[in-house]
Amino acid sequence: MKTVPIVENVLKLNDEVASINRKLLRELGVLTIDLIGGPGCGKTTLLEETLRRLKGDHAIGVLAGDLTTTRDADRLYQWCDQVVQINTGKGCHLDANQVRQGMAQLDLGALDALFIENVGNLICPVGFDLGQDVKVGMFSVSEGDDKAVKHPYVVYESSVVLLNKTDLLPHVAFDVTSFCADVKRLNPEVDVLELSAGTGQIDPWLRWLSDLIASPPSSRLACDEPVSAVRNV
Ligand SMILES: Nc1nc2c(ncn2[C@@H]2O[C@H](COP(=O)(O)OP(=O)(O)O)[C@@H](O)[C@H]2O)c(=O)[nH]1
Ligand SMILES: [Mg+2]
Repeated sequence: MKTVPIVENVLKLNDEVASINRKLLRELGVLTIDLIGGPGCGKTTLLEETLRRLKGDHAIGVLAGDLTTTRDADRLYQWCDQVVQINTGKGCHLDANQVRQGMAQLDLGALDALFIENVGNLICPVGFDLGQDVKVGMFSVSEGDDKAVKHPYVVYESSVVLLNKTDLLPHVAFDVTSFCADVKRLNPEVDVLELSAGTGQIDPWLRWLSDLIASPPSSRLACDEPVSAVRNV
């Protein structure tokens, strides 16, 4: 009987390039974070504030994903020289090959850490391994407290979950307890860090980041070990 051929791993090529990225980044000692969140949750604001606060302490680069503009990279460039904008056109997420091309524009050997600001989207970016050490899921209180439970995959795969714009809590209907309970139910090991990047309240994030830079997953794992193995570091 004839059998229909099946292509089971449609992301095989992406995963192979992601492994090459991960191996290179780990060999060079560059901690790499894939920041995933919806449009407007405050990803670029958080990175601006992070770069401002860590300037002089750590050498950081950023790959900023966006459809057509260079607005995010322009903002980030004020705080760090090593910034590359990746325009995805109609693409709703970054892929490993785009990241590879972005990495080629950076002086990776000079970096301690690399942030990848993924395209604003809580769904598609989660499925694409880029070669990062960790994924970080970001939400904000203005999006509604049901967004974690409605986007479980980003919560499953994140090493930490960020809840931004807490300065707006007096003005919006957002139940922090319910949001945090949803996150814990989906991923019992992950912490929720409450932040207000817009007003500079990011200390819990900076502490988490400093701990990670001091003890990166790459020091505990083989160079090409997949991201699932470093889910909660
Ligand atoms: N009130 C408040 N606004 C914020 C905060 N963080 C970011 N914003 C604002 O939210 C909007 C989107 O921020 P941006 O960083 O561009 O979000 P991105 O699309 O996720 O990169 C901008 O107007 C920011 O000034 C915050 O903590 N509190
Ligand atoms: Mg942005």
